[in-house]
Amino acid sequence: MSGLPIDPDLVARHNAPRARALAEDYDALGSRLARGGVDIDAVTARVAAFTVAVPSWGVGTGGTRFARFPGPGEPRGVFQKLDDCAVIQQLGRATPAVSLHIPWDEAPAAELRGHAEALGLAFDAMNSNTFQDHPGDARHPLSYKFGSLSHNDPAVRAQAVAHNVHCIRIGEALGSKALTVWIGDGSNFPGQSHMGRAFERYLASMEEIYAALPEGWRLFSEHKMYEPAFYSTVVQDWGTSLLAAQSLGPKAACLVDLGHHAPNVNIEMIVSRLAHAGKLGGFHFNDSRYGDDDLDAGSIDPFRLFLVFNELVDLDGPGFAPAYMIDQSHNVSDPIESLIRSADEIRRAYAQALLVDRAALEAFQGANDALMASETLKAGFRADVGPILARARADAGGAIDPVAAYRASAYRARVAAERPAAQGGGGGIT
Ligand SMILES: [Mn+2]
Repeated sequence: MSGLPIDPDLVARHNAPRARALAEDYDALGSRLARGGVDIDAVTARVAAFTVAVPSWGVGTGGTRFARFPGPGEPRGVFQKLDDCAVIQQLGRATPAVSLHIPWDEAPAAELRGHAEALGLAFDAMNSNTFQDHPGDARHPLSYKFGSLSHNDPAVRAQAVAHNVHCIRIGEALGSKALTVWIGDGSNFPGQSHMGRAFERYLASMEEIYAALPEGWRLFSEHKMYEPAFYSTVVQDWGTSLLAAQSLGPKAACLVDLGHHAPNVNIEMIVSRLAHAGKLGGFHFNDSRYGDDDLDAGSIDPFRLFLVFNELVDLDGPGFAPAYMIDQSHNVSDPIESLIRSADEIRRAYAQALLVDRAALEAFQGANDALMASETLKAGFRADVGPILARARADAGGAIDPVAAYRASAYRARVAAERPAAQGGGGGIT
């Protein structure tokens, strides 16, 4: 595939009949915001500058522990994954970078870089995979069944460290600047492993990975409450992740995957605490109802997503630059549509948070006016910022209604004809 995957004329033809309604809606919202002293164009500019990375594994159909139902035209390898990511970026204009997963996306760096550049894409954080075995891979003769970076056996730990260093080297060649480490290490039964020693082994392994970081790189530790281990995980919570990041050094920071907490946990407060410690590294956005459901960002609890962004807007300032990534598993929807929608929902939460009157909020907080503080915050969430999102997309060359444009393009039918169907395959849930 050469050039952009969707005909730019199709996008223009899609936008033309929608342009007038958008202009009217944008002007109406602009007038309403102006009454509160808000310049809509300034908000739109900040929204347009906000981007989130797409996970390469997200464009394939995911799966659960029970089954995987492959969709038509699934990408067969990293180059086709990049093609699909380019569709998401071309229509949505919010996702110019892709986060790769090694070894799933192993390929010659020069070819990867060339393909991405032709599609207008860059590479975001690298992701290492030591939570499953890699049969036939000479770099992984030993099994991760009982752990990786915290394994009892120093040979397995050394293999896992070497894999992470390998990911850094690939990332260097691709222009990436970060490595995200999530391990499946843990135990299923009380007594199965020594929790203290397992953490010490993990830290020692992470120190070796940290030592291999190039200048300007960051190392993200991603905590997860449970799964695949169901009794304890070695990096269970943000406190453990913070301990690790603080002991490793200034290049280490914590990554918050919204799905990796118990139900009802106050994630926005975790964001605030990590930022206070100077260790808020980044995010994996998704949504959930029960556990690590990996549903589309903003599809279950958009208010929680808004509250996270409320903290981020509040924290914004010089040097504040968390890495924003999506981490989802798409089982019943077209992954391209889900990722377009998710990026849009993430920007929606950001735009709503930008509309919060922070001076008024601070005054109500100072006066202990709980009700008006709550109302002031919620006013941002209630705002329909759809015209701002569409304006940002259209001005950048994207589609006013990106899912409708995607369906009109018949891209899925085209790639389904070009790509042979395959059964099974990895789920890609991290
Ligand atoms: Mn994740």
